[in-house]
Amino acid sequence: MQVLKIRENARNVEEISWQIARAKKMVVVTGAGISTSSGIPDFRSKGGLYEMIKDKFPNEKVTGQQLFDKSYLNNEKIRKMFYTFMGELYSLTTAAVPTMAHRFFKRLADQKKIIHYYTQNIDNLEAAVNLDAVQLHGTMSEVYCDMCKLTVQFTEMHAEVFKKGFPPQCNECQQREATRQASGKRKHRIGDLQPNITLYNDIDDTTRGAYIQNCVKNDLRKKIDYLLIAGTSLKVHGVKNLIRQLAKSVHHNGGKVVLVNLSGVGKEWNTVFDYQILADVDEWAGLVEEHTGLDKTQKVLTGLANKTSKSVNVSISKGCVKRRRKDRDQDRENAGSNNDNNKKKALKRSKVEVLDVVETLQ
Ligand code: CNA
Repeated sequence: MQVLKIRENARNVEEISWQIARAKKMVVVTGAGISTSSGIPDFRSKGGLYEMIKDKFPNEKVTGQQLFDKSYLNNEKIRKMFYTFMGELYSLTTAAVPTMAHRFFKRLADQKKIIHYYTQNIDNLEAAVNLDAVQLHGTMSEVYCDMCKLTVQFTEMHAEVFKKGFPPQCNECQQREATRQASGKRKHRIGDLQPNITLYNDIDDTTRGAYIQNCVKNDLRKKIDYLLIAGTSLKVHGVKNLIRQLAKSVHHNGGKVVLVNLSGVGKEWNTVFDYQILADVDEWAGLVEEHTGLDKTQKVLTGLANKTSKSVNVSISKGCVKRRRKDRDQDRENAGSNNDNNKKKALKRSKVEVLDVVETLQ
């Protein structure tokens, strides 16, 4: 594995940009680092959510990781802290706008380069740029009933209840109970609404697991030729497995595996990654676009990818900047209409076999 910095190793970084421009069957895996510039802190960085939890609850002996661990929610104090925190995290995610990195991945997807885009993020910022994402750990844009399993849009009203330290009750269950009682039937519990995210030790979260496993199977069949990982500390067990599996397949197919992250990852990844680029992901994405004109149409791009990097002219870079501004405005408009669409969404969760990627979250 080569460790690169975007200034010191400019030539190698440019070569990687061209590899991306040439790739046809790419898989992307992202983490909290691609959203930090939108104002949502990651977990483990300085000033991240784990530190914020310590500051917010200085007298409580609970770590950030325990707060996101289902097995700790039996403890009343921790449960109250968890719900309060979820309410606040919801407000943070709804106020955020997609980053340069989100728009960059969206452009790669539009050019039909991405077979699957997986994210560990729960902020749902991909929806704001219409980027299809496999959400490995769920989304803060939905809540589900822990009794009847109905899934509905997470709203400000839910967030207000969470912020008081407890979960809102399920409307569907309430209505069903009213009907049951009117006909003299035995009482059932009314379900609590939970954020639709995967917690550590959450073995009930099986529907998502089945879907993820299908996507991965599909990737392994399709002879993927590039694996791009961005903004993650690679501490989650299931994600580590996912990346190892995909990387093996990419190498078998003669492709490259690249990590872009602010901080370095351990030696255990030496044989998994070909390159580790130590960089801010937005800055790096901008550089790739400048090198290759990736925001141009596929037709132009294919032509460019066959030329040497020296032949990329300045007008392309200017075009990138103009287009980026236009896209940013468009993303904001789309974000509004997506929220409206999402509000209408109501899905049922069902139970299927527990699968490795989700089961081994911690
Ligand atoms: P993490 O463990 O907090 O790691 C984030 C990584 O991103 C760190 O290694 C940072 O160095 C790196 N990083 C931070 N900012 C940048 C940047 N601008 N450019 C490049 N790299 C950067 O988070 P992971 O995603 O690895 O851990 C998985 C957890 C985090 C998942 O379960 C998520 O649900 C959870 N999470 C999600 C969000 C979100 O949805 N935005 C926020 C916080 C935590």
